[in-house]
Amino acid sequence: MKKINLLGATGSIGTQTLDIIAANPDRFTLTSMSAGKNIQKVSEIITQFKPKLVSVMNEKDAVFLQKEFPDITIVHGEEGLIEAAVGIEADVLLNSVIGSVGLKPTLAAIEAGMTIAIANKETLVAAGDLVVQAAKQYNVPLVPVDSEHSALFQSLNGENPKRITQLILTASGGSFREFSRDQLQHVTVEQALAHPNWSMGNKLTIDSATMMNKGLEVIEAHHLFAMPYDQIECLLHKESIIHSMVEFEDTSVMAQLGSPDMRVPIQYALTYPDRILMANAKRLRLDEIGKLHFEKMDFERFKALSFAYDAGREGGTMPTVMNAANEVAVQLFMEGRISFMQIEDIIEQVMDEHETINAPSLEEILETDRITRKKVYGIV
Ligand code: MN3
Repeated sequence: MKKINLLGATGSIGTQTLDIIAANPDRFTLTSMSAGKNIQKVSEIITQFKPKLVSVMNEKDAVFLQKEFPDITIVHGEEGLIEAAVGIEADVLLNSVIGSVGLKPTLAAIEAGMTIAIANKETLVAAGDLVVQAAKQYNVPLVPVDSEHSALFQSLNGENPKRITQLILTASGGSFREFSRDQLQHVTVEQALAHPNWSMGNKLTIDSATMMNKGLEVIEAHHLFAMPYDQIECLLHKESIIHSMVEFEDTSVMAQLGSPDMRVPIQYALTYPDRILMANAKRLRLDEIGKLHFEKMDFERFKALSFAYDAGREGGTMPTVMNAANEVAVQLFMEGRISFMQIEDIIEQVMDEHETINAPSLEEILETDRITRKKVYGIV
């Protein structure tokens, strides 16, 4: 029986993780969880899965839930999020929190010796060096949940990492893949939120539309697979059937394929190195699909992707700044306070003005993150 602490339980990844736990009650148990403000859903999860500890965002909600469920521990806020990660002993922390707020709980779980199933890409972007270093120090596996990184991870099974020539991340192109930059000027939040292939949370869907999602994933891949940026490629592939590929020195390319279904990489992260039956999954039928399409990535069209390569190559606190600026800009776009194109403008401006701190400490990263968020609000 694998004990799972789940951060971000009411989000898209969290909900699908709970589906997997529910489908395999003899294999997995939910020991602890965190969520934001969806208290109705939290109550349902507690009733069904009976975790020992639950963290929510607000104190008011925590007080309400504690009355409803007197037998379990209810905590709240940022401290509560760390409690949810490590307050109850577990085998795995599945971190599907959105944003760099997932950093501290991830580090705490690493120090506690838990396997980290990482869906919280912003943490690896904001502080990848620190997280990877800590995982090495405590001898803790970092298992990717993101579909591209799971594909790379699976394609690397049994391979010698020294023989890799390239990691090739595939990208669907997001909701605006057919739009020119001119056409992007007046797009709406509703348009941006309609992703053609994947059903994901709002932040991730907007990030896909700007291509910042792929940018974050490039940095994530750099850290997870210790690969230089020159050896990480992005390829447009609108069907999202090939989830990513690895090229080796002998020119062989290993790919992982499947119907777009996030439960597959989530479940693999929980069962690795084994695989188990996936209930109600759509099997891949290439004869029905017929054709797969590939296109060279256009860095002029998708400026956010070049920001990410720049930030990654610069290193230090630059990816922290890029990520924090993006998080706030996406929030402001969703609130209708800035246009879609201003997301890029804000990130570019904030990165231009940042003086990189090399090999930053955790405190320096957290401070940089905080200052950047304030700065973006100042600009707007
Ligand atoms: Mn992905």
